[in-house]
Amino acid sequence: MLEQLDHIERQALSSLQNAQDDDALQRWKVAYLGRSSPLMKAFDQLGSLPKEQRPAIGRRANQVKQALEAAFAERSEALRQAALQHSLQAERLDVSLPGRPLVRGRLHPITQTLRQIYRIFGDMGFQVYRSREVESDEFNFGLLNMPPHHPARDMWDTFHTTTPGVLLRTHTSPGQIHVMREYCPEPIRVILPGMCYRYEQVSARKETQFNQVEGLAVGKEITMGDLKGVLTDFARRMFGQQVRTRFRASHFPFTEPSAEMDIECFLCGGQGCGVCSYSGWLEILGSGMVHPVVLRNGGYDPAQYSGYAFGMGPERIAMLRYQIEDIRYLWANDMRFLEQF
Ligand code: FA5
Repeated sequence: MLEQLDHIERQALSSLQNAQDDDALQRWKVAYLGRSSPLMKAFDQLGSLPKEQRPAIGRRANQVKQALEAAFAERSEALRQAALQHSLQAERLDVSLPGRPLVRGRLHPITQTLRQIYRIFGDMGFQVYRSREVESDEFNFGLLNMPPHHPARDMWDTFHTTTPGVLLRTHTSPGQIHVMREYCPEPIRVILPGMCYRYEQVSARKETQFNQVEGLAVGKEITMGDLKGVLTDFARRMFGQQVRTRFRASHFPFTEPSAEMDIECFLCGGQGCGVCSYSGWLEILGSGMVHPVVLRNGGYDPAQYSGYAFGMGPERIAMLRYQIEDIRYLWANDMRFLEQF
């Protein structure tokens, strides 16, 4: 039995030297220290040996077990060190090399434009009011003086939802009613930014989804002069002191009188070109004095209160500011375009 144990030890130690990787090590462990290994069987047989032989053989068996366990630990460590050395050699690092330059993120041109708009109106004392994008027909049209079947509803091609009377807002103007109902009878000076949706033919100047920034001021002595002053000041702060603007009479059911504001075309300097349809001017917003019906729907008595409102398109403003010829660049997510800002 003692010879058998010597033999097991010799054989195990020599076979251990052949184990070159983790798998081989584990196989070795099962073969020489596992439950059905010859060594463990020797332990099992101890009980059947004559009494006087048991201590010596038991001691020797334990010695062999300890020797094999120590050899296994040593071989594992040696292999681990060898693998580490190999990877250090193979994946050598030159810590003195310069790091890879990080690509810097930047704000989307529309975000930059929106923030500039917020700053300008913020300086003039306007607060930002957020209103919902999914609206009821009543708020998007009815309360803005466009009852069902009113022909002016055709000015906005609408995305309707499957729920009757619920739609994606076509403009930020329904927010006017929400603010008025919330603040009545306090005076109001807010801007309402947000996404709008129209079922339109996409073109160089029109998208189906775009931003608007609505403006609304309501008080006791607000006039069309205030509206013109605020918007002209806005244009100067946005485009520079020398910018030329003009107001053109227009029509919106929720303002009376109504006007649109144009900016001199950035491309041709007012001479007339393809971008401005040879007019020399580019429209950036609609505006007017809040219609008495709308004031009343918001809770204000039109005999005592008046107000002005406007709605501008930040995409169009960004196009003017950065001389972008096609609105579709703004939503195409093309890094070559976006990296310029
Ligand atoms: C309106 O939407 C009115 N609610 C504006 C208004 C508010 C008038 C308050 C009076 C008082 P209009 O449809 O013209 O008006 O749109 C206003 C601005 O949104 C346009 O001048 C333009 O800058 C922008 N806009 C409109 N349609 C699109 C579109 N499809 N893509 C990108 N910008 C658009």
